[in-house]
Amino acid sequence: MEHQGRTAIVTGGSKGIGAAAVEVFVREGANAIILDVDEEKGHEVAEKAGKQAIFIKCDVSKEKEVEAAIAQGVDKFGQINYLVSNAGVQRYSKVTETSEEEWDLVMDVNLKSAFLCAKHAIPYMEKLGKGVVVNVSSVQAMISQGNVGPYVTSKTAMVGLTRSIAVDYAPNIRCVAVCPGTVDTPMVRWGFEQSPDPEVPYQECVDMHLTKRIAQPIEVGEFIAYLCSDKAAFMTGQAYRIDGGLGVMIPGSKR
Ligand code: BMA
Repeated sequence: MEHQGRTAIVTGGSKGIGAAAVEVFVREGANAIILDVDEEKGHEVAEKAGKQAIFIKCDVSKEKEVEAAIAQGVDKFGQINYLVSNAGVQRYSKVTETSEEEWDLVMDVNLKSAFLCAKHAIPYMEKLGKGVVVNVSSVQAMISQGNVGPYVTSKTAMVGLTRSIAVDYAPNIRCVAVCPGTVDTPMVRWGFEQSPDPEVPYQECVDMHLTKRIAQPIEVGEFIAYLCSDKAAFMTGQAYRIDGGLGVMIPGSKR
């Protein structure tokens, strides 16, 4: 019961990595405030978690909605110990082919949301005198696939945001980023489905990891909960890869 009596906000908590983080927090005694635009799935995750979770419909790229949702969460559970900024979308394009709308969408959902949630959650952590912010970035903040210009930009900027928050709110508030490789989430599955044969990009993703598989969301959820725990009290300001060894091998060097 590592997280007993604590409360976590999880954005994008209705599916994928977010829902997995909610599951681990609740299992380990915490309350969870699930923020998401997907009402149906959000309610499902909250119901499964029982009394320890609430779902609040929130577009985390809109400041007024973020402010109101966090206040509602505090009304319910009394405090905020952790913020997990996980909401994200991926779109496929190079910069010359990216519309302004698409750029704004990816930046708003992935990056601006993390800024807005930190802006409105950190004051509650300051009241408690402690807290942890986890930004869910991507291994693509370090090495990048083709055709995902705005996504890579947003995920890389999250690492800068992480460092900035860590510096400005130390020593009592920690901030770290997690950088997953390919994880079996609805976002990634949607990406596969943009291909004529989804099995092809799926197999490419399997093959590019040293583990020869993609991750399950729960593996990243467990890592997020660990980073929030007191066991990780010396970890702040950094981005940690959880990526099945993606990108560590020089291509063609193993026969
Ligand atoms: C993630 C997503 C996935 C991708 C993985 C590894 O952030 O972009 O679609 O497979 O990075 O590149």
